[in-house]
Amino acid sequence: MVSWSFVAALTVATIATVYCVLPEQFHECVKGCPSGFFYFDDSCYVIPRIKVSWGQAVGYCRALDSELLTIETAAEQEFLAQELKKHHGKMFWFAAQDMVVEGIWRWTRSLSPVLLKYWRKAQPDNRLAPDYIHREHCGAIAEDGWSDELCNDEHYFICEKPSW
Ligand SMILES: [Ca+2]
Ligand SMILES: [Ca+2]
Repeated sequence: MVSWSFVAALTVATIATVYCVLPEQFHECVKGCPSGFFYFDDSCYVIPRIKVSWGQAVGYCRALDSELLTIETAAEQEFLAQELKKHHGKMFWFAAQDMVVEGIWRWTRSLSPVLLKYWRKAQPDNRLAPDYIHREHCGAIAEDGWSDELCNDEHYFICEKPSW
């Protein structure tokens, strides 16, 4: 006998995504994230195990029906900083960029300004390079804060999508 709540959850999950139709994934469905994503405060996050350029990371996240991570609250920053302790010493692309105007950081999709900032000490430094194109316009996050990096460098990345 399948319980009503299970059927209801399956129905909701099937509407929202094809990921949550298997019974063993029921727990994740309750939390409101597709399989493979983890949940915090109405968002779902995933950290794919590949290193790519910042632009490629944008594309990979869209292929996963998500967007490169944005940080809107202190709680979200704190949660991810804790989570990234599991990935000690690694940096992850996220959606902050200053490609259009040097020093003006905006979230890539909405182009809304980055309001709360959690830069590492001495960052962003737009590390000196021969010309503007080769300076650092792409944001990366690690357990100890943010830094600007060369967009063509390869790092891991974090994708985010709304939960249900
Ligand atoms: Ca966010
Ligand atoms: Ca830098």
